[in-house]
Amino acid sequence: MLNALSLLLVTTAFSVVMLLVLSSLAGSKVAGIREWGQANALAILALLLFASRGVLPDLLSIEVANGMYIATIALMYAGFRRHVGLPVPESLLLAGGVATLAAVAVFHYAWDSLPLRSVAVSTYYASICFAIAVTLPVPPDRRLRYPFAFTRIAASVLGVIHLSRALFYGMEAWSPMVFLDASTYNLMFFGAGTLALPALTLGAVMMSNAQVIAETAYAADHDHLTGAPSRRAFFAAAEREHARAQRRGSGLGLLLVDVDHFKRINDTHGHATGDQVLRDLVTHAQEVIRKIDYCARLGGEEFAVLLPDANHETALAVAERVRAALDRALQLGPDTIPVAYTVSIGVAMLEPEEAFAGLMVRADKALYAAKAGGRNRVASAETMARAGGVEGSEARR
Ligand code: GH3
Ligand code: MG
Ligand code: MG
Repeated sequence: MLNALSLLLVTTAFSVVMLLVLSSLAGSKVAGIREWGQANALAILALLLFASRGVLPDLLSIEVANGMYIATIALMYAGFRRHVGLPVPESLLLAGGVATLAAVAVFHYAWDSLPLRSVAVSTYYASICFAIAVTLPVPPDRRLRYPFAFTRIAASVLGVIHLSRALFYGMEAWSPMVFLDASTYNLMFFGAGTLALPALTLGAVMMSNAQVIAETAYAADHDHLTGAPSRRAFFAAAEREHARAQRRGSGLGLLLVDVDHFKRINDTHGHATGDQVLRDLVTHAQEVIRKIDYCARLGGEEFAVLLPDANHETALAVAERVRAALDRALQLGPDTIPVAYTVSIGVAMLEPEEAFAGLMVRADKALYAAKAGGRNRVASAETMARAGGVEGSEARR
């Protein structure tokens, strides 16, 4: 038969499981994990102390147990605040916790009333549950929305339950009650109350997992140095655009952009300055391409720009804008000499039935022609084909 003691022990087991799950995320560096882990460890001790009512001295099973239980929800809240990058109002949490614990002691030693002790603790719990619900935003990243919504809803429901418990017990304060009473409503409130922590921790674990997945996906799809889409993301986009262009018969252009004499820049100014040039390149290339174009770092000092819905003229125009924008002198500090750099660009347009690899090869040949033609220029595979070879590459300076 279900009774309050077995509910307590089941919840303790839940908290142990949650602590183990949280430990598996310990290496993830997700903000809030430490506080959530501490909350669950403390909850296990508090629940065991609650379960020992009548066996251990009252000071342990009432004041110490309630003190720990109060601290668990405060720690959960602190974890959620840290998780979303907000400061933790430590003094406020502490003041509320101390006041609640003082009320517990008053309703034990001065006026022994279990219902009023429940009112005090549930009021604190309800306030913090509502604070958690209000603190958690609707995140812009769609992948994070479900776990955030789950936690917000769980916190709101738990807030309502604790508030009802406080009101109900407040009204029933005169009626005699025993802790671990097996009446239906006591069991109901008791169960819901003790399940608050596992439910919120489940939300916290889901939020942490979603964040780890989102960060991993971001890292895989972006180049760490420049922030531009990565080679992997580029080929995924290329596959999509290639399929779309073939389906609709729309034009797809490709630019391959390579920094001229980049090795010399590294040798002259140092590798760190070379890195700055790559970042500068991405910033300025992004400014002159169209919104629908997709600029990615393929590796080293080589970049690619996908041009959906473009014809040859558009592709040449975008390429020339990029070349001109990147014919730059980068000023790194007030007293340093500017670092001049230029790029060469190979352009190619997707031909009917052509595989994307074929387009890459032709753009690369055009890039080679631009280098051979003297660098800081644009060469087009189409123009070269019309002119019948590398000699036909255009010099657009
Ligand atoms: P070209 O005009 O023919 O393209 O000559 P280049 O010197 O630019 O070409 P090369 O392939 O000889 O040299 C590329 C250099 O880019 C060599 C490599 O050390 C450097 N490099 C590759 N990745 C990075 C990076 O992330 N940061 C820096 N600073 N240098 C890099
Ligand atoms: Mg180069
Ligand atoms: Mg290169």
